[in-house]
This record gives sequence, structure tokens and C-alpha cells, in this order.
Amino acid sequence: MQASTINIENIRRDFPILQRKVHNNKPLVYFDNAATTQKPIQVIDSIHNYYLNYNSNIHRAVHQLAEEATAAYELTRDKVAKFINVNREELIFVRGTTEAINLIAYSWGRQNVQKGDIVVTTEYEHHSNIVPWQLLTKEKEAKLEYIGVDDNGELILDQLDDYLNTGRVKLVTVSHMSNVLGTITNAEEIIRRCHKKGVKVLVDAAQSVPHIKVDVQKLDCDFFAFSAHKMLGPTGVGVLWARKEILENMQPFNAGGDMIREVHKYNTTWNDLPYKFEAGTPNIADVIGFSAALDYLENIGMDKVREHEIELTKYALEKMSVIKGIKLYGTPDMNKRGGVISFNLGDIHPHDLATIIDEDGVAIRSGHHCAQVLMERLDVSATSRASFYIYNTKEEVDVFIRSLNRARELFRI
Ligand code: 7TS
Repeated sequence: MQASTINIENIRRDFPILQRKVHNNKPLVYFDNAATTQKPIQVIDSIHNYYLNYNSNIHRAVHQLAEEATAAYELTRDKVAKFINVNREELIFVRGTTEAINLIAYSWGRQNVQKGDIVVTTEYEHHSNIVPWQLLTKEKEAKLEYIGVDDNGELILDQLDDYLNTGRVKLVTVSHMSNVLGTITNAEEIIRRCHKKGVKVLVDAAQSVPHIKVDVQKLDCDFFAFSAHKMLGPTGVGVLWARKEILENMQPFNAGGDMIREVHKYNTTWNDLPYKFEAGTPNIADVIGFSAALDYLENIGMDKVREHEIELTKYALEKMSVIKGIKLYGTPDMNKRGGVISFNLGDIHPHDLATIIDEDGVAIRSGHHCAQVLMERLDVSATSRASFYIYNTKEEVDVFIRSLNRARELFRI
């Protein structure tokens, strides 16, 4: 029995890497999807086809190849805009979530955050949604504050109200889904409370957009960021969305070709949105490859993707919870979590555990997951983490469970 109504056998055939054997002919069980997902053949072919048949720079020349490349690049923008329900002119291609957040911190933050102001983030952020704000608040003599995480792995929203009541908050920036706990943030509620006080909200959607249907207009945030490589797409492509009036009032981040309208010796005027924020030759091949990833997910349907992950995560949590000596992090309520399971097994160091189960072909992540503030909150130096996607099966979870038990026996837990 497969985990859900999606046809996993067909899906798995589209991912050549899943046929790979590792460590003495063990089938690969890839459970490191929160770090990056595997790519279907459609994505690989689309990049290959671009280089084989119409490699060219975009937005410049009038020859046929340039026109084909420009059209394919811009078609991805249309598809992304539809996927998250926004206008294409507000949608900027960047290198990834990290670059999107840095862009906001640099361009918007430097113009809008002043001495004494507050930027609020949370204890379960990825470093890429902490460090840029540390740099900004230090430079501006502003303050960085944190919404805490409770023992269920959920945000303590009362603390948000305390910060908002100071009247000094300029921005609240939150992960839509924790990459360690899998907690799905109640972003709608945070945005509602912030907007009541005129405070802007950035949503780091690196872990949500790949797994749950997100309608950005409905969400009503001000900034939104995610990475293609966590949703079947290539590395080196990310998306930043922001409201038109915000982007229009923002200074550019990178300056150079393509982002200008006219350049004179001592002054320059900016190109229209979104090109004002896309200086230089972009990652054309991978943006085009991202199109195929979006088609692939649209074909399956994001509701099905979510359904499948809920089933798999429930199944894994049930089996894991009876392993002697295991500590599972995050809420058991599947409505509030995605397909990410962080855990510790006895006093086995997560790196040792990951190495042992790697011998059985199971790839998981171990370490601090670029979330050291959360590790401090959980009072651990590291965790092990299994994270699922559309091609994972219950049979693979069984292999993982057997492997965890082998590690437990090795360490006599
Ligand atoms: N925000 C969140 C919530 C993330 O999980 C990640 C990457 C990022 C931002 C940064 O994304 P990037 O594409 O710019 O690197 N998370 C992980 C992870 O959990 N393991 O490896 C990368």
C-alpha cells in the first residue's frame, strides 16, 4: 500500500537519482528534503535543452535565440506568479531565500529602520533570517527581539503583542515553517496583528511553499521569500515578492546592467519593476529549469503533496515514538506541522547516528540545521532530522526505523 492517492511509483520513475545505490548496493532512502530536494528528469532535461538549443543572454539582443531565452525566462515568472497568486511585476528572481532576505535587510531595512526601532524575529528561524537583521540593527543602533517557542514547538504570540505595544516595531520577520521542528506558523494571525499597528511582515517561505498551497494575496504579508531548490527546482534560483509600492520606494540592491533605464555620467534612472532589482545576467538556465519544477508540482497538485506528507509523517512519528530512548521534537498535531521530524536517540551524537544509518542507505541531516538560536532554546547542541517529499514511501520509513533500531542496539540503549 502506498501512502496516499498520488502515484508514487510513477513519480519515482521521474527521479533518476532514486535508482542510485549507495554503500554496497543499498537503495538510496533520501530523507534530507528540507535541505534540498531531488530533481525530476523534466527539470534536468529543460536545463539541458536550453544549453543545447537556445543558450543566449536575455532582455538584450533581438536575434531569435535571445528572444526564445527571454520568453522562457519570463514564462517562469508568470508561472511563479500564478503558483503563489501575485503580480509578475512584483516578483524578483534572486539566488535563493538567503539573498532575498539580505536584499530586504539591505535595501528596505537601511532606508526604514532607525535608531531605537525594533525588528522582531523568532527563536525558530534559520540563520538567514537572523544574521541579516543582526547586521542591520547593529548598524542602525536598533534592537532585535525574538518571539519565543513553547514546549510544543509553537510560537508564543503574546510576546508579539508586547513588542507591538512599544510602538517601535518596524518589521516582523517569521519563518512560515520551521526547518527543524516542522511547525507551521500561524502567519495569518501574526500579519493581522502587525497590520493593525502598521507594522510590515516578511514571511520566509523556504519550507512552506514546497509543501503546502500558499496564496500570498490571501496571506496579505509585505515580503515573501523562497528557494527553487527545495521544490524540485535547480539551485541558485530564489524568489522575492514584495508589494509594488514598497519596491518602488526601495533603493536597488545590486547596480549594473539591465536594472537601469538611462545612465548618464553622474546619474541614472531605474528600470521598471521587477527589472530594477535584477542587475546583471541572471541565472537564466536554472530559472528556465524552475518552470519544469512548477509544472511538475502543479500536475500533482499541492493539496495532494500535503496529503501525502501528512500520511508519511504520521506513519513515521507513530513508528518512531515507540523506539526506546527516542526524543521527538515538535507538535504531534499534524494540522500544525509539515514533513520534518527532528529527534535525538539516547545520547548518540546526531552525527554518529546519521553516519550509522547512512550505512543502510538512509540520508538524513544532523547538526544545528542553521538554527543555533533554536538549539539553545531546546538545550541541545544538535538534532537528527528526517524530512520527506513526494517521492518518499512508507517502505522507506520502515528501512529508516530498522536502521534506527540497529543504531540503538549498537549503542546499547
Ligand atoms: N529559511 C529557511 C526556513 C530554511 O530552511 C532555509 C534553508 C533557508 C531559509 C535558506 O535557504 P537558501 O536556499 O537560501 O539556502 N534550510 C536548510 C536546511 O534546513 N538544511 O539545509 C538548508
